[in-house]
Amino acid sequence: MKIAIVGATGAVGHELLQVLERSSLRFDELQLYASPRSAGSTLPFRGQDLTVQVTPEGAIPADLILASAGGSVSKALAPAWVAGGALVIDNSSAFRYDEGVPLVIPEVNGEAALSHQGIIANPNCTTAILAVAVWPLHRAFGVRRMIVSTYQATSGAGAKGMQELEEQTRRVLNGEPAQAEVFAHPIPFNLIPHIDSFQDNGYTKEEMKVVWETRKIFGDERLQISCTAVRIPTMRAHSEAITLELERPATPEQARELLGQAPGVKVVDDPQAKRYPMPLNASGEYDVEVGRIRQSLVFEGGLDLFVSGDQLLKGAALNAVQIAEYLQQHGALKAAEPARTTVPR
Ligand code: A2P
Ligand code: 11C
Repeated sequence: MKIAIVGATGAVGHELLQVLERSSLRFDELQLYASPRSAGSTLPFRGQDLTVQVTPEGAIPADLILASAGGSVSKALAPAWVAGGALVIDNSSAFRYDEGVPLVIPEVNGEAALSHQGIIANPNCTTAILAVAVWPLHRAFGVRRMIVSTYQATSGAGAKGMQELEEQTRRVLNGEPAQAEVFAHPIPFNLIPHIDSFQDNGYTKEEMKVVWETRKIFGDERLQISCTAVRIPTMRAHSEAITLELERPATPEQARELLGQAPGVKVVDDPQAKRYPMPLNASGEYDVEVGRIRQSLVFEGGLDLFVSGDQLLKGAALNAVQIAEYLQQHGALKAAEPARTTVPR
């Protein structure tokens, strides 16, 4: 069982290596690929230095490819990877809306992963964090309408996004002007209500991804969702303020109890003790933090909540590895050869 990471040197690639180190996934070999810029560099994995190779134009000799080198790379190369016999778990948006491509969060719709045709899509990070927190409430009380405002970290734009925040903040503190390159405007001491391109309806693509993807993952095309996505000057972990109109009324106590038992969720909700979800606390954590749970003042029996989740983990690398673990647990992914099984967690 051979795994390949394409985009191994990027922000998500880095997390994939960390998550795989701790994963119970059984595999024999890990191959790392990136652009020619990184060829020959090494990355540590389980005490070894693995060499990064140039991503080839055609097939990759692996059983499972974890792709995180952006939509254009996936779009161009994934068909050849599949033709070569690999299963692709793709972190980009290239195939998410295609029929026949499951869009999977194991805590929500893991079984969808079992009916793929070579490609399984990993959701957008903002969607993943929202879905893990809202799914248990949707199942119990039926979400009718959802209004979301996001507070998204610079690492959502990759390693170069974090670099721009750090370098430009230094410049500003030194009295020099900040020059935006990755983001549309200077990010230090600012926030930018513009992530991805504007669509004809005035929403951005990032905002529409939350609508399209949540509906597909929940299997509910009736869900009404409106999202405002905002980039803020933090390093990692996206946060979201979420208002829910429910078909059946819920109390904050009921929601807290339900979410307290939900997989992938950690309730952090003790405002008197100043405990609520925050990006600094959620960074590096596998669980999505949920708190500030209160009765909506607008929708009778509805709820307001605040979530923070490490979008490089649950929003990307962790979810991809969890999909692979789910497949292997269900006999739908080759396991390691018994004699060479890597040491589980
Ligand atoms: P490299 O580091 O060699 O540029 P991020 O999302 O953090 O920006 O990372 C993007 C990842 O995708 C990096 O590993 C990057 O490699 C890789 N990448 C970018 N363009 C290509 C390409 N054309 N072919 C293969 N990998 C690519
Ligand atoms: C961001 N959510 O924070 C984006 C990055 O659809 O996988 C992830 C884009 C995607 O900029």
